[in-house]
Amino acid sequence: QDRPLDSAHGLWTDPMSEKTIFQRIIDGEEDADILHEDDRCVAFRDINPEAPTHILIVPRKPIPSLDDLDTEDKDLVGHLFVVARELAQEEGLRDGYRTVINCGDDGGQSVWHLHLHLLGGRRMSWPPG
Ligand code: IU
Repeated sequence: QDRPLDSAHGLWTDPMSEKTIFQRIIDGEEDADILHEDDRCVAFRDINPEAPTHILIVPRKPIPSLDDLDTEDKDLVGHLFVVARELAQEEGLRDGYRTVINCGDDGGQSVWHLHLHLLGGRRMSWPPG
């Protein structure tokens, strides 16, 4: 397939769409294992899980990264964490879990739509790689 590399973000993009994969999932254009939806966010299982539970909690608002966060978004970010806690309980993660927001190239971000990772079901190590 003839798809250009988005050099800014190092991702293969659909030439017909400027949307990120997460925006396409939010818009119902791409399948995902959705676990939670409300007026502010969507949560679905990561396609390449790094732990028995690996869920992404994604705001509907297309904020590219944590670095683009406005003061007005602070309630939204708080909401993402409340949803993470609810999902952790639903997943039965009674022994703990980890939440992560990767930001920018050095932070290991690969999809430029803000998302909160919820990982659990195994013992995590520290520091992250
Ligand atoms: P990151 O923090 O931007 O690196 O996280 C992006 C995540 O999105 C990563 O864990 C991928 O496995 C995940 N993902 C996905 O769930 N579905 C997709 O189609 C794509 C990436 I592309």
